[in-house]
Amino acid sequence: MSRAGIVAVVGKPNAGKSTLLNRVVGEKLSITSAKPQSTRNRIVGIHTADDAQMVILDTPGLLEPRYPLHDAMRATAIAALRDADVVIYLADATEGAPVPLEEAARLDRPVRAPVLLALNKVDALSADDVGVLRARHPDAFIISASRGDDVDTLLAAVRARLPESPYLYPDDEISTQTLRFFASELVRETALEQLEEEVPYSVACEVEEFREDRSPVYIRAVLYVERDSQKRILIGAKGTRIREIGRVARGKIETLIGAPVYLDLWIKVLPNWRRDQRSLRRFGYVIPKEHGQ
Ligand SMILES: Nc1nc2c(ncn2[C@@H]2O[C@H](COP(=O)(O)OP(=O)(O)OP(=O)(O)O)[C@@H](O)[C@H]2O)c(=O)[nH]1
Ligand SMILES: [Mg+2]
Repeated sequence: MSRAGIVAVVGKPNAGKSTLLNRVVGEKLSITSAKPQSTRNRIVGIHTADDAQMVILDTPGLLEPRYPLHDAMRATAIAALRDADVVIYLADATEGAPVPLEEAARLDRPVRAPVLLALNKVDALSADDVGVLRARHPDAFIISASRGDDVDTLLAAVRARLPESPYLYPDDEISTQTLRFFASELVRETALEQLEEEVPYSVACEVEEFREDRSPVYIRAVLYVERDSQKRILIGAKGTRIREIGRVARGKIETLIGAPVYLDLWIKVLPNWRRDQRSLRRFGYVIPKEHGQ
């Protein structure tokens, strides 16, 4: 009998969760960034191998919510934890000993699924530090999501804990989300890379039109910010910044969909969208019930 199930990757912001999902799926599905809080939705990646199918959920980093977008991000991570058959709790090994998952997620009841602790970024540690880590956390998987070290060992342990089940999706499927969604994420990732301070956190992206029936594929996307001053930053002197974001994002989308793309990129202001329930819903950020309207 084959095995199949849901594997949630959870942990603090910047631990490398999205990098791990991309490594396992073998495609750049989930956006990554040196800036924390890059992932805001649940990202689904499917890995099928060795008679086992993992439906991997990459989640927003566990953080202390400061505004409604954070509430939505936290709720998404907690929901994935509750849905999971196996949990990978990923921590950044360069940051010292991780707090227990229950504490990081502020859970009021234990997680039902088995939890595997994975300490990431081993490539950034000295051999001595790795030795200390192994002695202190004998059960942990010490990995490098970006370089690949021991990711296979971690996956073998996940596989062993998956329930016996037929596959949940066809074996050549790598996600359940649309190219349209991934295109909007790649535009947002590119904006994050090129912006500083508070601006990256104020950016949302919406694809308004996605026409695959023509060549080049036509994509009209809007980057939303919260204030006029941010819009000016995004545009840059004589429009240089927005042009550069568009150029880089187009290249990433072309790599993902394997076809030439025309990216028609716009900037709009949606005041305080991070605190507005209707705007959050519109961007697909799931709002926890107690905060919903
Ligand atoms: N040195 C090193 N850096 C890594 C590794 N994995 C991820 N990173 C880097 O860590 C940063 C964060 O990676 P992400 O994958 O975006 O982290 P995340 O946990 O998804 O972050 P959020 O979505 O913000 O919660 C990026 O700069 C990655 O390149 C690793 O194994 N080694
Ligand atoms: Mg992420």
